[in-house]
Amino acid sequence: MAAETAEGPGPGFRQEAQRAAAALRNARDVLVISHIDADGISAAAVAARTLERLGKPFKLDFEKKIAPETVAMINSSPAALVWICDLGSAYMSQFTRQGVIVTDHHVPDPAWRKGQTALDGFDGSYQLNPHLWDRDGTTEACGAGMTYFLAKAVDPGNRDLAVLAVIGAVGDFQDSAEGRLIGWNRAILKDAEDSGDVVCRQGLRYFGRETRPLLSYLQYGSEPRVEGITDDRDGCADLLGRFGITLRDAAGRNRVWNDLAEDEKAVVADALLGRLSNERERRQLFGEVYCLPNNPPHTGLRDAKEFATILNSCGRYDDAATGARLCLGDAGALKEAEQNRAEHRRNIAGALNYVRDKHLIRERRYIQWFDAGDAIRETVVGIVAGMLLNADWVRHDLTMIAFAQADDGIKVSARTPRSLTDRGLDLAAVMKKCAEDVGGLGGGHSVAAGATIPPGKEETFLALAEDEVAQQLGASVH
Ligand SMILES: [Mn+2]
Repeated sequence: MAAETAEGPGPGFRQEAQRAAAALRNARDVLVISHIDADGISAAAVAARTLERLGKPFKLDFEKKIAPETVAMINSSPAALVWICDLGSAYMSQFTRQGVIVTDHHVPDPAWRKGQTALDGFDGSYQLNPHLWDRDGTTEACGAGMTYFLAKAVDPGNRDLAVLAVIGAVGDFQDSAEGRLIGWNRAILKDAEDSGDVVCRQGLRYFGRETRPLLSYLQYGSEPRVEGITDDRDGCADLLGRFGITLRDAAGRNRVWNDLAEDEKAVVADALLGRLSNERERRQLFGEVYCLPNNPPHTGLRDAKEFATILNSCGRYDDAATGARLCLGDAGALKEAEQNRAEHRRNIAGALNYVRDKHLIRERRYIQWFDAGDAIRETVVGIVAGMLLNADWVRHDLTMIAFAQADDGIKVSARTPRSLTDRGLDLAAVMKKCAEDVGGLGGGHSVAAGATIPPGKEETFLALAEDEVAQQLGASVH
């Protein structure tokens, strides 16, 4: 195998980062605006610590997205500089003020000319985004990563913040497709390893390596599904029993995956891999995992994926600030964050029961759907839709579409079983097209996508979505 390279951004990017770093050093005060998800919260923590170390007064503000009011607020902010993390690139040309730094990885605003600031430095706006350097913003670098590169340009001593960018990248699923971090994320991972904050290992990539009891760890590892293991508690117990692996330690405490000895892990992993023939699924199941050895074992802070999940649950319950405190090492924040996490689990369980007990699911020929109204938070309705596709009382062969009320319209979340994406279905395209046809906006990934549409357009949207799904599936059948 070829030697591992960890190639970071080249000279052009580093030059732009140095310009932005100079602007930060010269600013009187800074307003930081960041996204509410795990990547955004990690990014905010990187920015906050960087400014703290520079001795700059700053204020931190979290947003779900950039709405027109957000643009107005940014343009009129009295702060000398506004630093926008994990958001902002798509709105670059709308920022009319002096002094904006964007460290983002979403697709940039085409109206904003690449190299604009480099050439016309007078307007004092800076954008660090992997797309501008022909890098893939969904796999090669995340918002926290771009924020980290700026932090490192400010002071190489900020290398100890790389671990936060690893959490952000994993939180944004940048490691999912390959089962490992790639591209610029690799350079960030190396910094985090060199700082002693991350240990990268090969292993089973299911969720909950530090906190889930063994049976649950195997049983609920939803992606990829393994026959006789996923959703099959007896099957999991049989497998572990066959290898003489005990579920509890000598003190009677539930063992978690990371409590297992290396040879125990290896036999279980081999058994699971033996039941998968698809190469992509094998990569998803077995690949790199990122351990955070400086955090206490058996907590959600010990593993990058679990850490990111805690941050996401903070964001979903309007408590991103607690997540940022957690990132910055405030141990007291863990309790509050775990309350968010517990509330999250209760909400999800409650929402699943609600959909079942109220018989909300309606089937059409090519899709099934439900309208949660205001009974399920728009920030969790997508998760609920995805979990329903695994429930034994719901059809597993139809795309699920869910509606929920949001501040700015009707939030649509769609999830589809792999069997349909394997047949050519691309939900992102379905959501985008149908939402635009009813005056909304949509997009996402092939298996999980979403949209926001105007109230009252649900029926029209469903009819369009059904046609589009049928057409996509039909087109690949003929
Ligand atoms: Mn992000």
